[in-house]
Amino acid sequence: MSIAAEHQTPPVLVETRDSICTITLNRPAALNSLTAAMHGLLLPALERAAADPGTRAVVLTGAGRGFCAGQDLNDPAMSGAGGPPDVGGVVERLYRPLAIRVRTMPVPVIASVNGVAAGAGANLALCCDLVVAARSASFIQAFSRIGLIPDCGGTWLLPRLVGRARAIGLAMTGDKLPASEAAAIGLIWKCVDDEALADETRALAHRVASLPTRALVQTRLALDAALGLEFASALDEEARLQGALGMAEDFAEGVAAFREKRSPHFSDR
Ligand code: T3D
Repeated sequence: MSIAAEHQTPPVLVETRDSICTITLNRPAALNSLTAAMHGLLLPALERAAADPGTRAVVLTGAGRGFCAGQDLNDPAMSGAGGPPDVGGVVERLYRPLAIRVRTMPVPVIASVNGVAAGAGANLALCCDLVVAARSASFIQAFSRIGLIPDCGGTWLLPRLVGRARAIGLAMTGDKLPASEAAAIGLIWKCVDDEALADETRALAHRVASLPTRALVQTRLALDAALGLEFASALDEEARLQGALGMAEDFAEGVAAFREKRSPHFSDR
């Protein structure tokens, strides 16, 4: 699709079906690189999914052969008026809230990485709870090639996911990491054959949507928090969170279903 034709269709598509909200970055001719206009649609789409009690999982994916090539480097909205562009301002105004929104969604978020994920596009995917990638997809910390550092959470995420040596290697070289290697080193959850990506994503989304949402989200919070805690403090945090979850309906339902030898029906959010 040409850039002109793309203007006819929204650059971010949102569809909610069976309690799963699928958000598709839709500017395939530019590998779904993010314009100011897309940011203006993407964050509100996530906000709506967060506020909708019927949504139990979010899937983020891209149209065409790319997932997202990061910041649109041609977007006039990003150019400085005469002077150098205010890259820090862009990161603070657009990428910070986006990364925080994804990391604090009240439901699990799946990145279905259909193709290349570069720069902030790679880190947007890595912000998600579960990253499933097509075998032909790849991850590129493209920042060093243009004189920047990893943003959209990359400096925090990369060393935690793959350790410092690999984090700094990926970030300094900007090398293209194929999806299969990304899965092998623990950067992502899974690499699947290209033809299987849609079905695998759907199955995973249905699966997490059927699980106790609040417990899944508290799991994300507890794991992230524990990385900065002493062991004993992490145990304290587990007891605190477990105390609250133990009083929630989903725990009662899970235990009742186990005892009654039936499938549970979880409804908390
Ligand atoms: O203000 C700020 O900048 C702050 C925020 C920074 C966050 C960031 O994300 S910085 C990093 C920005 N992203 C990049 O530097 C990646 C740039 N893209 C690439 O290096 C390559 O396109 C890829 C390695 C991702 C894919 O390569 P390839 O050979 O498969 O595709 P291609 O031919 O390079 O790209 C296809 C089209 O998409 C092409 O357009 P054309 O020539 O067919 O009209 C290309 O220009 C366009 N495209 C790809 N990435 C971007 C882009 N257009 C604008 N911005 C992009 N980031």
